[in-house]
Amino acid sequence: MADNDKHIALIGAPLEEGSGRRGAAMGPTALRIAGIDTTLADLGHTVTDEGDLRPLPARDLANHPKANNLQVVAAFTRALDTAVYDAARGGKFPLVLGGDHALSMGSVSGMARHAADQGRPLFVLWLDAHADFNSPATSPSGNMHGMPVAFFCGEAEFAPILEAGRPMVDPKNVFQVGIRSVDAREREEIAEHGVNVYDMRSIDEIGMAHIMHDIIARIKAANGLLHVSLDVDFLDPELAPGVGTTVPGGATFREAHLIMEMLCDSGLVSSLDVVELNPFLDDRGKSARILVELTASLFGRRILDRPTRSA
Ligand code: 5AB
Ligand code: MN
Ligand code: MN
Ligand code: MN
Repeated sequence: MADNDKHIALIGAPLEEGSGRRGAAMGPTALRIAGIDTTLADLGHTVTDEGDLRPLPARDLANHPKANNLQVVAAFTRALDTAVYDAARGGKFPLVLGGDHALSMGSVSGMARHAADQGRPLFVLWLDAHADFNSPATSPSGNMHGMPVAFFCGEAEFAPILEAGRPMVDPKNVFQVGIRSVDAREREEIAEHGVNVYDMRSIDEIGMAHIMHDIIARIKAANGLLHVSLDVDFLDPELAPGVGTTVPGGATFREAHLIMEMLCDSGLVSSLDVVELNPFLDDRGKSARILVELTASLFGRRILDRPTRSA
């Protein structure tokens, strides 16, 4: 990924029904207005904007009392599973513009299928304040943006959203960095399934550089593909207020950029979701802009290339 000639497919997923509030459906538009396409093109990449997915609700599935808006979330899951898989199979880098985090049910499923085609394991780097390992049985809210990790690890009882027997992700190949708000049942689940957790305290104690070295080394040793899922609430709310689920004490500007810079140098990343941006809650585009900047670091912008702004 250190090379600057990727073909990036932007896939808009204006999903907000997984989040229990309105606003995240405007996320793809805000990321475009903040210049995600031109920023990546200016770094030397080819960028194709595939527009926004607009799937009809999956009426073949029954409503579920503890999986809110299941038909809408399932429709996006199916549409993204196909769009992400097709882009990756066509040699492109799928970059999903969210939309709430339930969309990762589809993006990660699509990448799991692509990785299986290649005979390589899929790893997931989950940058989030939350573990998102609830299921309809454990969720305190019923909101499906708190369930995607359990879904793509094959651990939650969901309706038949994708066909049975699909390749899923081994929970031991999931790295969660930045988490600081985990429900009691969720905590038991992630421990039981061997999800790798680097919570905010471990970032303070060990340091982000050390953590990322370890993660990158493990993925390289396994010849894995890496999907990165960036939830806005990973960042400290002072930096990125445009999200419905803020938790104080998040990642700093440099911790977040360092992750992206180290991942860029590693050449391991094959796909990215940028999720949970709620422009209705943002402060004059601040959060949208920082997400675009972080994406630029992942795609090759270097620390020494930053502009100086005169006061
Ligand atoms: B996000 C909570 N664990 O399940 C739940 O923002 C919050 O995608 C989920 O990380 C947060 O409702 C979902 C309380
Ligand atoms: Mn999340
Ligand atoms: Mn979150
Ligand atoms: Mn379980």
